[in-house]
Amino acid sequence: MKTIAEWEYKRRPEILELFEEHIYGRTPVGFDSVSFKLTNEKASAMEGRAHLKEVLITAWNKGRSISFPMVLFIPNKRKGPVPAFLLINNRSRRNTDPGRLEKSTFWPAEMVIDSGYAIAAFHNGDVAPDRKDRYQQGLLEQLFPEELEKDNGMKAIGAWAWAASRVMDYLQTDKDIDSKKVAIVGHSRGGKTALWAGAQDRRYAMVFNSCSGNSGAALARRKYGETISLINKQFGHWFNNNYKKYSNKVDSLPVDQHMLIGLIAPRPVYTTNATQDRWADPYGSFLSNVNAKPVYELYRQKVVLPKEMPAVGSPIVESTIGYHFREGAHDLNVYDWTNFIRFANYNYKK
Ligand code: GTR
Repeated sequence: MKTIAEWEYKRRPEILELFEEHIYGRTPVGFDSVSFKLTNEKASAMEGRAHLKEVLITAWNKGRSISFPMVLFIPNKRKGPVPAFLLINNRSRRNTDPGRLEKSTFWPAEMVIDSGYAIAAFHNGDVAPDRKDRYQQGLLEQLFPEELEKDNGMKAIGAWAWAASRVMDYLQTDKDIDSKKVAIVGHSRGGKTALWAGAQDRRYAMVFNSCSGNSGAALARRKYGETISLINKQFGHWFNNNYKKYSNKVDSLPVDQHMLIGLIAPRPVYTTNATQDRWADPYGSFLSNVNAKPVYELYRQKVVLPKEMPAVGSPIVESTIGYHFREGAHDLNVYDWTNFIRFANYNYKK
């Protein structure tokens, strides 16, 4: 593969299809409509620093619908439309409290607002419950029941990524948002989803994945920490049925996860790992980023990843592929967000 045209018209679509077919499931082509309802608005939230909008998103297909809420804060100190971060929240809803009675380091909205960015979130469970026995009860049963019958049909991760694109649909209608600068963010299972969403939907300007591990940024063939076999056993409802075939045959999987990162090129992508989270295979996640480099280089993007794993607490932000390995546990925290903002500032040339 030598040219951008070859990559974009031939190899990229092939790889995308392989990920759909063997791992995350096919994303249905089209649906009937989507609508947005502002359910709550506060022009002077966060002691006047932000404008709060709560929006109910409703999507329709063949006469059936699903609705899920999203929350958005926009900095009041702005000259025009602002760039935004969108978090796929896979933890408690309290993390994204619109009332700000609860303030969480998982979604440090005040800090993001003070940095000049809007911040949005939706809860994955509002779209597809994160449960083996109930993931169907939401988007899948309502809008795409036929997917549940297929071995390559999408399941929870596919559904969450689909919903993130509907949030993007909304953000494109909001005049306060610079929709060419919307970053998708996720942690762990949310990080896997952010990568998959970013690979498919090229409207996201950047992708941030925190401790995304197996079936996220980590290379499957290293078989270090969580493996395909283990993730299929414990979290089979995230992936399509075909993925189960690879539980004990990782080497026959036609892709590995560096190719997922390659699909995001030339858009900036940032990956994190934590010292106490060996389960997510930090080294394998780093290597996956290194191995995505050829695609970025095709677009002449500046990638300054070193050959070996960077030291703990030495973030690489001045690069189109960013990475850090931080001290601590499997989490998304203020250290991570601080570097996400630095990386976004650098890549947006703010
Ligand atoms: C872990 C799981 C990971 C990751 C994580 C999370 O237990 O093994 O794949 O997704 O949970 O989402 O917090």
